[in-house]
Amino acid sequence: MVSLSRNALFFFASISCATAFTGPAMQRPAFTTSRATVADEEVTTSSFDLNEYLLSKKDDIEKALEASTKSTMPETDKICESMSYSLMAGGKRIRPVLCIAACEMFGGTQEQAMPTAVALEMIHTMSLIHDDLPSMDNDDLRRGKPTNHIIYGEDVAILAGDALLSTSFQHVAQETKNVSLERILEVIIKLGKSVGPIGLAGGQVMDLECEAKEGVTLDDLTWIHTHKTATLLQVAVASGALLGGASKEEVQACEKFALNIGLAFQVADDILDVTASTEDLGKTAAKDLEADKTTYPKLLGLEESKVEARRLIDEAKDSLSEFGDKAAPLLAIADYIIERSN
Ligand code: GRG
Repeated sequence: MVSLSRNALFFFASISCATAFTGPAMQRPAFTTSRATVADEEVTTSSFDLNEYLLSKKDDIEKALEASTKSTMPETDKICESMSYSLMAGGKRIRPVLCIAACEMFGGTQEQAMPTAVALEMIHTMSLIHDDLPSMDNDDLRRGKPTNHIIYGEDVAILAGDALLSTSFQHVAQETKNVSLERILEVIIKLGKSVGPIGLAGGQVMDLECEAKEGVTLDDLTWIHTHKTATLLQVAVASGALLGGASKEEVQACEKFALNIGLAFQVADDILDVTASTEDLGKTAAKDLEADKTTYPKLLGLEESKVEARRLIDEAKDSLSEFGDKAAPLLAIADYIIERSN
């Protein structure tokens, strides 16, 4: 068994650059995480191959995503093509994987989690399409491809985002099998909340307001990214746990874990904006720098931002200590979140 007491814990993450969970336009690094625990004289080593885990999920996730936006009549061909264009443009699929891994941690199955996993990726993709619009970040590159509005025009891109959002809820309600209606309802409530004023939309508005403001504080930044980025990762893990049969307390432990990895995800994103190339990112690099946006590196400096990302991940991992080896996939994904190169 692996003990996760903070004093007795040593992490060694070795990263190899073989092809892993790749989108069509980019190659992602593969991760092999081995964790050695040293407690008094007792030494236990547990090893988990995240790369193998991600590869084992990839095809099923991609197939489920592909099937979710199929046009059923000629009149819907255009809107479905536009939805599918962004949904299938690659992407790391972190939210679906988190949802499935959390469900499996509680003894649930991939099948039980998949409709919610698809919905999470639909919501995330909607937010990317809208984020890239001329009235928002005005970007022309996403996931290594021209953004949705560049291909389909701003009008259709807005509607593709709207259609992905509404279809996501329909998909969970219609396709989730072998889970109680009560739990499905809880998932839908959490998903809805994560997109509204205390979720993506609220986080984005606060972000827009802070763009033109002097004196944005670390608290402001944390509020923005808790809602704009971390909330959806939090729902991914919490809904997976719910679908897998977790108790209220277990869902809360998962939410604590996911809030911290969500914030660390954004710190890593801010770091990558200044350290990675457009080619590696599949989106325009140095965008925050160019817009003089308040970011973690701007407020803390690059090195301190890295320390903060690691601190958040370590704190996140502590939240799952009670689940022992069953938490291995989620723990490895947590490390990946700050070690990724795009
Ligand atoms: C329209 C109701 C409504 C809400 C949308 C536009 C918007 C409001 C919110 C913006 C949310 C946003 C784009 C946050 C950034 C999150 C982030 C770090 C995205 C990058 O995620 P990755 O790295 O991307 O997982 P891939 O491409 O790998 O999936």
